[in-house]
Amino acid sequence: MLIINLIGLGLIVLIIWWFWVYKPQSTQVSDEQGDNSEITVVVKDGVYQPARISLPENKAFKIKFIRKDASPCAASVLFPDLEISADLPINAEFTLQLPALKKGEYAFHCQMKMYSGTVVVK
Ligand SMILES: [Cu+2]
Repeated sequence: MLIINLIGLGLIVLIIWWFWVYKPQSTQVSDEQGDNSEITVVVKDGVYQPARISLPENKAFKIKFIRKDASPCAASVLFPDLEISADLPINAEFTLQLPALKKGEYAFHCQMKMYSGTVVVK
């Protein structure tokens, strides 16, 4: 009985950590990098690393996804606002070309939204 309670408590702590405490790493791409900057995003352990990408306005860029999670959950990435989606190969690089964007936040996520990230255009 005690063990079950401890497992339950552990799960609660994990859920709290996941949703409220954990802050994804962020990457900044500076203006000086010119057109077609490339950002590498690793798809692993339920998170995009980095999950928050900051970019300057009106600059086309590429995201190089490296998927290390074999689960089907990680297989696709969608940018609903941009109507872009792609299938990611396992343990390989996949480069996605994105258009120049206006200021705003553009979410991206896997099919089931377990993996999620944001492109922030400033
Ligand atoms: Cu998923």
